[in-house]
Amino acid sequence: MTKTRLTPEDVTPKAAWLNRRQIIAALGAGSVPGLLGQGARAQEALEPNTWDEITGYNNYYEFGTGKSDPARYAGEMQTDPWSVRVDGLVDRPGDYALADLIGDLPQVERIYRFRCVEAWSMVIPWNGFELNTLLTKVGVQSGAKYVAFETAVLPEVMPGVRRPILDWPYREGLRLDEAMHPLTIMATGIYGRPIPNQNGAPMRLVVPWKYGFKSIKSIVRISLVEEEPHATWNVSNPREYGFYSNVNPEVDHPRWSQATERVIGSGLIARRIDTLPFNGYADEVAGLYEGMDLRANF
Ligand SMILES: Nc1nc2c(c(=O)[nH]1)N[C@H]1C(S)=C(S)[C@@H](COP(=O)(O)O)O[C@H]1N2
Ligand SMILES: [Mo]
Repeated sequence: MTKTRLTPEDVTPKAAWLNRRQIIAALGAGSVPGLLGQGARAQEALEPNTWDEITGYNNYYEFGTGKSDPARYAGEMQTDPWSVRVDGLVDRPGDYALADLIGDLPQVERIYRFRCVEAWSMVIPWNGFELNTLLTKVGVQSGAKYVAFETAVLPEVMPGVRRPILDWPYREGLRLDEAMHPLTIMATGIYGRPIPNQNGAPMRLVVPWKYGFKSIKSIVRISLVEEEPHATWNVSNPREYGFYSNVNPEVDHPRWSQATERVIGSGLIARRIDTLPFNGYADEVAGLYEGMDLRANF
């Protein structure tokens, strides 16, 4: 296999969006503030993984627990038409056809580091929209404090959900301020192409400063709620997986260190790099957790 290494410029359409220009300007100036944060590491890590790496090494337990199961099985899933239920504390609840819900939202492209709780990482060029634009569109009511998400359960095409691997449907949640943060996106594409099923088509969450399992795939329900929502991994093993799950090199998983991460695609001798607080996005998001004990609220 010929490995094509692309630079950020290669994945950006000619008419770059504002945040892309800001990033490139920052890189040119030799410092990397704003969306990237964290100096030299950020520049190095910006080199995205290949399409084959991003779409061939996945976690999507509905299709099996092996890293190649999603690529093997997810193609059977029908993602068009796709309906999303929006309910709870919103002004405009309903069962929306996907295009009606997201068709008019401003598109963004974001090259984000992606850090799995299993201590591997990639860099992925996502396309999608900021979650806050969707939430504003449906109208968040004042009592809402959290956003809850659910993945589709399609036993006909998902071999994993026919077994009690997890308590299906896969569910996740964010505090409302986390959900409204501009770094939090819904991804509908990768490398400018429609997002493949194994990566969470037709629409999945991406929260780059949290462990990958928070970034729930193939979303069919978004609920605005008052109480901290059920989150699948947190509920299945609260000692190992916190509700927040912000990337934190100083708080180890009970069974392995979180201080470093294996870079997917770095070759036969796996390259390990230091894991950064909030996965390198501390400048942007640390303020959300001011005054919180990040060891207790892991
Ligand atoms: N519905 C659902 N969403 C999910 C998962 C899953 O098993 N089911 N796995 C999570 C985990 S552990 C990770 S690391 C990422 C993987 O995303 P990727 O395959 O696009 O890299 O998806 C997350 N979202
Ligand atoms: Mo993960």
